[in-house]
Amino acid sequence: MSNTSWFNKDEFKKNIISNCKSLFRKNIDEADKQQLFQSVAYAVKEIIIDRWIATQKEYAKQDKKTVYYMSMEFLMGRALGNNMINLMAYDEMKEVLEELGMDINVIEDQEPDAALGNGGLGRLAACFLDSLATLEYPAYGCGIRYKYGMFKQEIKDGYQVEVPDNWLKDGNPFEIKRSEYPTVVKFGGYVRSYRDEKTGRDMFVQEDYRAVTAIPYDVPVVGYGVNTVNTLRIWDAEPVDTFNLSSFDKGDYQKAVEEENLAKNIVEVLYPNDNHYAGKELRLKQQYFFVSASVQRAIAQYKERHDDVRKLYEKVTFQLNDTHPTVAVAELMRILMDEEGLEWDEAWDVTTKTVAYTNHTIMAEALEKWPIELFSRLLPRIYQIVEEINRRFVEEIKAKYPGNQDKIRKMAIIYDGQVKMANLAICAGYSVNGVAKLHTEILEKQELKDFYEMMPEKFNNKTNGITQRRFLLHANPLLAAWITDKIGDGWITDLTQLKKLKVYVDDAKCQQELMQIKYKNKVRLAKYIKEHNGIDVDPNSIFDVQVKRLHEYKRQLLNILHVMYLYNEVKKNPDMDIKPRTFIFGAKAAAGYKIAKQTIKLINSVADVINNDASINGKIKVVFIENYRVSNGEIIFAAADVSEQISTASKEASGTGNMKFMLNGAMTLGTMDGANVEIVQEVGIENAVIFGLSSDEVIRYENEGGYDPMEIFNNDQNIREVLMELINGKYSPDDTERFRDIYNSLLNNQGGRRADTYFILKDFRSYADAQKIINERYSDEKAWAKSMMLNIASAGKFSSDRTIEEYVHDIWKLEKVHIPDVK
Ligand code: BZD
Repeated sequence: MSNTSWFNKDEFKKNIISNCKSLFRKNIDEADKQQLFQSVAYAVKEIIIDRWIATQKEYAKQDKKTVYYMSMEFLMGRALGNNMINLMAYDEMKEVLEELGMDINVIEDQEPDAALGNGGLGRLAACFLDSLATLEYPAYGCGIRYKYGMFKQEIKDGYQVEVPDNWLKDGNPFEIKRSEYPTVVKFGGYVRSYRDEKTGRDMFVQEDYRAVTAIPYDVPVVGYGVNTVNTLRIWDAEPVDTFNLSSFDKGDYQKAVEEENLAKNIVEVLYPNDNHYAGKELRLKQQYFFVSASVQRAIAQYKERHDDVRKLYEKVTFQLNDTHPTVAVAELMRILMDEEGLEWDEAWDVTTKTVAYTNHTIMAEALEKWPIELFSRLLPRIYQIVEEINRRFVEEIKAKYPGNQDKIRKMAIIYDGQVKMANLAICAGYSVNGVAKLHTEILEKQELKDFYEMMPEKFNNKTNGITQRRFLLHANPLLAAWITDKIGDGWITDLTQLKKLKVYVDDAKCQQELMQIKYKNKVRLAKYIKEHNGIDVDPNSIFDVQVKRLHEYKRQLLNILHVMYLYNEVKKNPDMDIKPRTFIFGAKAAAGYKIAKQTIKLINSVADVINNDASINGKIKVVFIENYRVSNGEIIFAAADVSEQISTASKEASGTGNMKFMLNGAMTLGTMDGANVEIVQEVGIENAVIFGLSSDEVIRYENEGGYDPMEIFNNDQNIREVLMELINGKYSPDDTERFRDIYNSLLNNQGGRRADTYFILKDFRSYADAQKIINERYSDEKAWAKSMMLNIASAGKFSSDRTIEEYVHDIWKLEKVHIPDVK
């Protein structure tokens, strides 16, 4: 591994000063904080650039296979601190900033999060890029340069208000516009076909289309402790021709206006829905836009060095991050046939060796099913190709299962007037993976059973992971330093080394040190909460945290209903022996998700009542942290004692927040869902608190019925009391109807939806018991510290480095490319 002898303090300092002058015509003592951030960022970029050039040169020279990670979302968060960390120069740079009179935390705080993603799926893509670069694998991230990322959340009067995230307003110092690679993407029109008399081939030409020019912006992805700098390539859209106002041709004028609008709209904003398919035309445009541009570029690059596209798969692999980029299958077929002149069978052979698919959900409402009308109108040639893929696939199904119409109904790509993207991805992909053991099992045994039976060899599991560089080294410097002091710094690139901490778990001094670090991190979070929410929280209380997107299946409602219950208990027994607890929530709700937004209001309303009740002596506090995102997440994970991972079993494909908490020493309070199962396996059931229905039980109730929440309501007095408080004005004195929808969702079947779809009442008692166990365990400080250390020591498996090595070994078959030192 390289050291930091390359780092020249004076030069770095000089660069910051001169950047400030040339960018802002200011000396640094005159610059504002944002200008200082920019000046520092450009100085860091200067160091990155030479390695970036060297990396791309070495890749061209060695010509090894490259993975293109295709994703609608890359939730990168902030780049500056992470780049400093991965350059292994964080402390040195921090010193330089100090000498210049700057506080590194203040400088880092000026950077807007690159929030080009909703949640887990987008953040996973970002962690993967970090690991790929660190492990020296040739890789591109391919995505969209949304002008507006995930909205900023403001809480007004307890309600979520969405504010546009104009993250590019001050410019992005790290990106580079690549005007030399404009790539045209075509929409609409019709397909004219004719026979080429010379070759005898059928030709297909898209006519009367609307086009946009895709312009790539490259963002560097710095590997830790290596010279590798990979590229995240995100596409902007521009009109094909500059608007020609002098045109007298009405058709051209109309077309020019339409193309101008198309370009403007296509990259305007990230859809803020997670795990929900809305079927919007613009969304499909976005998908085809970045997929077409990325695939075209990848093939163009391949052809610079190779002349036989039949062997594309030897150098290129496309990983589809969920079904969102699945049009890549047909786009690759189109290019291979219509532009490269391959026959169908040849093109299909290449495509099915090049494309692989990752599934991230079993939630039915997330499945992408485009209406044929929309799909074929927007992408006429692509639709023709999908039709032919489907025709052939249905033939295959028929041959394998003669007379079995049910198989066709479930597996066909086009059925019932819809194009089913998952079916296309599975049919064409050479690999289909789930993101945690349990999730992959459910795919194989339930959701994708028919596909698994027909092509079991494609299916595999890749349990998710997170990067320890961001979520420990950067997020929790105190803990990182403590660990390094104990076991050396090998964990930064080999997280399994954390298990060496196990020898210290019974060491009283180590336990104390760890509790001290947690305490300091809680003070840091308390300060953040005070500054941003104006609420005082006690760092001596248990920090019980649930931060993630707001979704019914994630059951924030279960959490807050339990808080309401606990409050009732404390009111009834003022002497009750409970450790003071701070329940911390952070969550964005999709803008149109009514019941999710009501849940946010409920949490804030409960917070208002409880936090202002002096009679409970601060035993319970409730805090809703506004605008949860990657950057404040880093502060939150470091400070958590309890990690709430309480999804309805079978619904959370993996979860990755669970891993971030564990790595920072929080105890998991969770269901046997997603990667929680593997967390428990690693740390031991005695070092987590598990409750609730199993996924088998949930699935059985869903298939066979037999669950009646009203029975629980009628028989459990405490639960009934809490539910009545939803509609008796206790938390909504000005409007007793405010939480009626929530109440109804728990007790009434409505419009084909079962009452209590997510088994909140069913799991309530066992959750309350689990919460009691947390309370008891925390009272034994030594035992808690030991558990905390064991959680950290057992987190090694959950590095995205491990995940990426598995993808490389089982799916992508990449080789490392070592980048030599630059200077
Ligand atoms: O992907 C999430 C799953 O819900 C998590 O269980 C899992 O850990 C992560 C990573 O594998 N899925 C999403 O985050 N999905 C989305 O954000 C999304 C966005 C747009 C459309 C559909 C889903």
